Amino acid sequence: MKGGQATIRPSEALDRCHLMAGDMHGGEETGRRRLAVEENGAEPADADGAALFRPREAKAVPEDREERLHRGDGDAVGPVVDGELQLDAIADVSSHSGHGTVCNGTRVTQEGPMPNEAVPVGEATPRPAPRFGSDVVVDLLIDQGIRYVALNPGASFRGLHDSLVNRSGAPELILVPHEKIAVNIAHGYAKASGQLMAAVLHDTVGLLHGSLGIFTAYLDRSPVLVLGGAGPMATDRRRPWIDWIHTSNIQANAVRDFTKWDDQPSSIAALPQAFARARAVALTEPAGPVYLALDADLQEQPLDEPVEHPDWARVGPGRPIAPEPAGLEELSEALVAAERPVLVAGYAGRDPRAMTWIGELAELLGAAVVDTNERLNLATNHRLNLTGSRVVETADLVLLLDLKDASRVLLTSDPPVRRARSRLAPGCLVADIGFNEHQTSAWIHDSGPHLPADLRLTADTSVALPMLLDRVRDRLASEPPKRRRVRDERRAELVAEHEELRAGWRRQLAARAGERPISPPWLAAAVWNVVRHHDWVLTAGTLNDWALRLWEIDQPGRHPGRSLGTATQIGISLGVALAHRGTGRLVVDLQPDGDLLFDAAALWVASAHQIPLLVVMFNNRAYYNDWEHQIRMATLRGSDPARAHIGVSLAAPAPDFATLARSFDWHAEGPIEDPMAVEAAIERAARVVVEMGRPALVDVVCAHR
Ligand SMILES: Cc1ncc(C[n+]2csc(CCOP(=O)(O)OP(=O)(O)O)c2C)c(N)n1
Ligand SMILES: [Mg+2]
Repeated sequence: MKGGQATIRPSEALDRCHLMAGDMHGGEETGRRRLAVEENGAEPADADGAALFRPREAKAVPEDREERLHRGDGDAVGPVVDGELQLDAIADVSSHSGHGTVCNGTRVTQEGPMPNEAVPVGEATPRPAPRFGSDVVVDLLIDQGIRYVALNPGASFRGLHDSLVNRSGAPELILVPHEKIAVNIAHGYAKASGQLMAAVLHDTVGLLHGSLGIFTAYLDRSPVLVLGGAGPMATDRRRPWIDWIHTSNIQANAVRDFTKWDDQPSSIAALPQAFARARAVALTEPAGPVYLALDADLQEQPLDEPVEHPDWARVGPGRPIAPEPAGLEELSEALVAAERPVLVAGYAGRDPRAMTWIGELAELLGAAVVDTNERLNLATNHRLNLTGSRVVETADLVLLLDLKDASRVLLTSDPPVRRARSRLAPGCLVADIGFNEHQTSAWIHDSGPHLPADLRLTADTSVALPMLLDRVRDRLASEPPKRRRVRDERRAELVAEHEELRAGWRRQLAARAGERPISPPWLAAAVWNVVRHHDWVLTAGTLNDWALRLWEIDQPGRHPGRSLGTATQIGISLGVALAHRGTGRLVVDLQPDGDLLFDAAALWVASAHQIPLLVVMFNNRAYYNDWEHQIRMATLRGSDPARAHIGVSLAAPAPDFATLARSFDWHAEGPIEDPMAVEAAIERAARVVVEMGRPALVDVVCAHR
């Protein structure tokens, strides 16, 4: 150290970050600092000298907190089994619908019920007969296995709120300080678990606040059950003034362009139909949010006759779409004939089995894989993972696997110029397995430009991939030895390219070791050094891809897909963490500063609802994405680039995220500016999260990029 600056040789940096290939596979904690607390049981102090391992308040969570009763023949399906999220479970979303689970989680604490939670009921307590419309709504949520309802309160659903709080077995209520964050949480939960969660929004005003969350879930093809208070539509039932300014006609119009379906049932008897269809539509691939507006008066209406519930096994989503057999035959023939095939995967990884299928297909063919990371499609350290290379540009066949917008990969543009051009070599064939026109919106062209493809197979990759594998295997079985040798050589070339790609990224890490402000690769390496010793999950952001480049993200459940962009990440991360709550996993969010500032109050949710989450701030004290755009503009126009920071820098005053987090009862450290101090701080925070079940934040001051 010189003058407080860390001077580190690149080789030391690599050593410190344990990113040399040999070390990446080792389980040994070479050179790892051990925390004092482990050695002598003493309580380490946090940055302010306060006790780090503060005893929790007496809010003991009983062992059976997450206990589930399965109805009838209801075997646990999907990644959540016995309240435990299985990282390697096979989540066939399409099969979820038939097996509703009944929540019986008792949450008895020494002080009585936790705030915002349903009053516990014993296993033997039968559910009393519903008395009001809102009781029926809650029973419908229970019956379809909805475990959590996120909401910000509002009088338009005071009836529903009362039933949620008092009805036995009701889903756990997650109080959220902004409706958009409530929807983000349900979105993240669905991504991580494959299960539907509900968000309840106050009429009109809550819906408008929640709309961006709904839009984001729509873009990300994530099922969310959005419920809303409405009306009363009967004007004679309205309270003066407030009911009038909050009630709009056809309220769903505000979100209809980016929901898959909506409804506003106008009788209690119509509720089961509406809920059954909402569930089926939301979960049918391509999945997405649905919206049910629930009339306030209807919720509060007494029930005068029993309501028949759906047979959930018979009203669920239909079976997924299989590819046309002749098309599949053509595709397998073209793939086997190709010299340089490339597989480009987008949403295929929503099915955890896809990682294995894609890896196997790549190995059989000697094909490279490019992962656009909408979902995790292949282990980042798989030897044929060529994401980040230019392999698409030399391909003679590109196969798209459930990619919503192929222009992400097939086109490119020079940043200042608003014109896209093809990345493909002349004559390159394009084949596509995906939902194609079934995911086209007239309102937003989020499936990108309508690019030509030589073979477009409309199908769910969850069905098509194993079928394709079978056909490719059959064809390769009779491949002549000469052709097989060529394929082996191609595979070996790709493996070498993969290794060189990753070695290049490690060199970049080494070149930026010890930088102040701390470099993103250094931060990614420091977090990896901590998380890899845990059973871990990365929520959304990837630190500008550095986590993908340096970490071994090797199991489907490790990462539900990349960040959706600004003002989405903290909410989605909370939802992911909620899905893993109670598993002991270390759920980590690599959190950009600008994104958190939009939704700072989201931090309250984690401490209020005991959601363990490690937030590591990628704090470049800027909306840097836009700063970069302003630099481009200045360069193009010849204006002063020194003025590009105006309106995009967050440096003055620099937000103090650790203080912000502490105000919400988080463990927090920072701002950390010394690169040598980062890893230890993250390790301390990780222990708080895993051992105490508390949320923790480490604020790291970083370089812009
Ligand atoms: C709701 C919304 N508002 C504004 C933007 C425009 N925008 C895109 S990236 C970005 C900067 C985000 O800053 P930060 O999260 O700190 O990430 P950084 O670019 O600094 O890495 C902004 C403001 C957006 N995408 N969405
Ligand atoms: Mg930033």
